[in-house]
Amino acid sequence: MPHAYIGFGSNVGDRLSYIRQALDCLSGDGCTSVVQVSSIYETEPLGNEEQNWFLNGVAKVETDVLPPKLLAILQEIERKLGRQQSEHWGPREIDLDILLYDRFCVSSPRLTIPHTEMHQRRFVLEPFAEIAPDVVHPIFQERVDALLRRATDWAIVRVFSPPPTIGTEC
Ligand code: A4P
Ligand code: MG
Repeated sequence: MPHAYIGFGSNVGDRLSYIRQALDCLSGDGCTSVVQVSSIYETEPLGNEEQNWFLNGVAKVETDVLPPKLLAILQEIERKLGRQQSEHWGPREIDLDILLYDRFCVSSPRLTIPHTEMHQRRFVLEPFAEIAPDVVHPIFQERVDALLRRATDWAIVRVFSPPPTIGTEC
């Protein structure tokens, strides 16, 4: 079954609770199961600095749906958890991005895989390297731990809590 890596983040309200609920929903979805989750990291906001710090992490999932359907599932979870349509790079209850889907590459306005920014964001690469340092980025042909070593984003990323336990309540 294909594997995908999902980046998640929250910087509004009870951030950890939004993340737990999102992972539970993903796990209870029926088409997708969560195989592994990184520790939760507290991260300095990138892009728009006038907002709360984020909690971020990365989850490895096993899925029997293709990328467009996986994106629809993630967007449905975002809606269910009450994410308002918010400003680009602004505050959000929960953000779920497809980082990688096996070695699949796609570039369209609705969906780009690998995620366009993942290779340069420490808040993605730190948790990714924790669970899958040897996964190779299909465009740059570099391992995730190598991308992390040469990332030039120096925004603060620090461990906040251990990996959450995943249930299937949704
Ligand atoms: N989209 C295209 N490719 C993908 C993909 N691989 N995964 C499209 C998910 N979505 C993808 O996303 C906008 C559109 O991107 C979607 O409709 C989908 O069709 P969005 O989540 O609604 O909007 P956004 O999140 O504001 O934009 P974007 O570009 O996804 O922003 P990012 O990249 O998510 O960055 N700082 C810290 N420390 N931690 C963070 O998590 N996040 C952001 C937002 C900025 N700064 C941050 C963090
Ligand atoms: Mg997003």
